[in-house]
Amino acid sequence: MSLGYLRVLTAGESHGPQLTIFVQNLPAGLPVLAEDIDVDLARRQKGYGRGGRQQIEHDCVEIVAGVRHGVTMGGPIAMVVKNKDWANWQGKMDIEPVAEPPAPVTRLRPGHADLAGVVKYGLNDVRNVLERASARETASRVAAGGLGKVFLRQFGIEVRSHVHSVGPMRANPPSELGLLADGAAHPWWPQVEESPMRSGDKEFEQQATELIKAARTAGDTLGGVFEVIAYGLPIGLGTYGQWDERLDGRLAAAIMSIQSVKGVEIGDGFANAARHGSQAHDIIDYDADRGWHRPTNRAGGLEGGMTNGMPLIVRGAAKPISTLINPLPSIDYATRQRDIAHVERSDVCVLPAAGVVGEAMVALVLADAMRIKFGGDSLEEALSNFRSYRAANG
Ligand code: EPS
Repeated sequence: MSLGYLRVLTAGESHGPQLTIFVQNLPAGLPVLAEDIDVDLARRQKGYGRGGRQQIEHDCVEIVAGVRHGVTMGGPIAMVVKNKDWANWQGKMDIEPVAEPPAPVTRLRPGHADLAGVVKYGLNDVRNVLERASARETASRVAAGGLGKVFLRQFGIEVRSHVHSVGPMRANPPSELGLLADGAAHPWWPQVEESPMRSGDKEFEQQATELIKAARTAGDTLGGVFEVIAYGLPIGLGTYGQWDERLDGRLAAAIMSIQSVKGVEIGDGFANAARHGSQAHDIIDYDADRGWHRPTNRAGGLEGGMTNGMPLIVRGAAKPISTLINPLPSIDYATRQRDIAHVERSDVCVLPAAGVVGEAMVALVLADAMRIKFGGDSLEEALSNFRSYRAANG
């Protein structure tokens, strides 16, 4: 991922030996333990609607560079997440040539990267496409985002997520979630963490569970919407200076890049389009205790491509998973004959996991914006710059 300052790269196939993650340009002096990142890797693996793979994997990270005695040294950080399923793919996913290669996957799945991938790269086995296109890669993003969160926490910034909808079922989260300066402490969030649907709305949890159960029975899949909220942000991250430096654009790109995500909304983005201006904007207020604040947060904490001090609200709309147990009609790439799409083990609904991935992507964009604004080669220097800006700006 090419951000303004932070550099994040990932490598690895879904059924290959491991996922490999590089994060560069975090400051020296940041305390980091593998267990800080493992918490999020475990959160991503939970959630109702997942397939058999999550019973095999128990994701945990090994930090292999950039950290000494639990503290960053300022150089690139490298991490590894082993794929436990690799052991089951011997002969099929070997790095070295094999005597008897497995039969290629050729029946294209509508909605997946299959067709464009084989045409683009001149391949004859869809496996060479799906292995990297797979959402297994999101474990790497969560590991990188975990580092971003560790950095943000030093500044009192917390990133949360919950499931907003599954198929046509919508949750009913508390309306004040996007208004509170200390919203990260709201009792809703521990409820979300305990819920297999990652929602504090019990009725929604039950309805969505039933819906996913029925989809599984029908060999079908479901999409939905997740919401990410970041608390504790200073005013002025991002800039209107150039189009590609606007924070809303960067967040949209980061969320849209998550496998299956086809829509992004910031604050009341789509609802605001149907309102008059007088009903769409958030009145500005100031008092000595709270500083700058708003009675509403329809802007989702962003104005002019910059944070405005209110909680940041970003939603991602995920399409239903494209591997269907009851497959759609398709074409066999090898024969060009009509056939049904390829079927292999997959998930029914990934919304709870997608929200955790959304947190990671938001955390990386925000960590980058914080690095750009406050700089510092050491954490101490970054914190000192941050504190003096805060002191000067109420
Ligand atoms: C995925 C297919 C499934 C998912 C996978 C994403 O993998 P498998 O084919 O091994 O059952 O479980 O997601 C993960 C492995 C994960 O860790 O999130 C796909 O095709 O995108």
